[in-house]
Amino acid sequence: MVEKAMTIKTMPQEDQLGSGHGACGGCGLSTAVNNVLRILGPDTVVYAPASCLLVFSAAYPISAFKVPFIYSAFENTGAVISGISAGLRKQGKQTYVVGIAGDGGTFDIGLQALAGAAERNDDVLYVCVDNEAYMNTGTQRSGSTPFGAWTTTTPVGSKTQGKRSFKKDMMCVVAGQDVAYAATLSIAHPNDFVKKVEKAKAMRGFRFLHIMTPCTSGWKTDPAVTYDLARLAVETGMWALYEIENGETTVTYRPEEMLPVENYLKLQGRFRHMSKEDIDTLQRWLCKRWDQRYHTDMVSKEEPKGDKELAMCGEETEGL
Ligand SMILES: Cc1ncc(C[n+]2csc(CCOP(=O)(O)OP(=O)(O)O)c2C)c(N)n1
Ligand code: SF4
Ligand SMILES: [Mg+2]
Repeated sequence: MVEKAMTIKTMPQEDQLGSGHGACGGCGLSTAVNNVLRILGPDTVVYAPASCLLVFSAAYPISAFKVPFIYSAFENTGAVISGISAGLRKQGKQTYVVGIAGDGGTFDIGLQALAGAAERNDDVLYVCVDNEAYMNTGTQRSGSTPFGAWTTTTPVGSKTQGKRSFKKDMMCVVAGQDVAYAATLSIAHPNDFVKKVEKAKAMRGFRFLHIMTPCTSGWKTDPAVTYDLARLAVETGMWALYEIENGETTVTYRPEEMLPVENYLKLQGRFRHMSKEDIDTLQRWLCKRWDQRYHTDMVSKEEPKGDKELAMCGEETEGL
């Protein structure tokens, strides 16, 4: 008999991240982590570096995690989970080892340790909960922050208008190391989410899950629109759902048509200042990405424009 795939309705309901933690109302990150841990179950060890997750769930001496939880330095996720995994395997245990780091701890400062674990194909699950800035320290930009976004280190004023460079393609960086599995997830696509976590759980070797997690505080949004933001991100091309296995990329959800990015931007205070020119620049970058991802022809349907607007470089970067 073929077993039915797990869905958001049939997945385990036992929480491994207890209620009563201190995440903001409408926090996408807490929803994502809660669901990942429900699927991984009680035989799991969690590592989280400095991040919102650490601050809202595990400020010493209390912890909202019901499973063993470890913390060391911000930049160490890849290295620490590799060590925990090696120790447990030596003891003959099959306990799941998961590192859950933010975008700052993954795209920027934790990249070296992540790359080491990926290159060794260590038997760990690495989850990046991506809220597109360094949020717990007061919203500084990261390599994940999108073009145009306000952060405290990409300010808006007469000389500069938010971040001047584009979001880094982290999946490309990780998948370039021939890892066992890499996938992108959205909290607005729960069955796709559950399927990918289940799949990663069943595999061995280095697995990477990249989850977009809207942040009410840093994105300056109404907590009630967290789900809409996650959904619109996919429909506008700001986020795409796919997985990479054995070097093969499979799109797991393809939007029927591309919605204008403005629909997504206008719900968020961090983009409120954006000029028409900057929105057009972002839109064209997205069209290019969309064409590559879904094999369409969005760019040529647009008005012809020079390459300059896509060629953001150091001279034009943000700063004070
Ligand atoms: C080596 C080091 N540099 C800087 C810090 C300060 N710091 C702690 S968390 C953090 C930002 C974390 O951002 P991210 O990983 O995106 O997680 P988020 O807070 O957004 O959840 C920074 C800069 C630190 N703890 N260690
Ligand atoms: S600042 Fe953002 S990511 Fe952090 S707890 Fe609040 S909503 Fe969640
Ligand atoms: Mg972050």
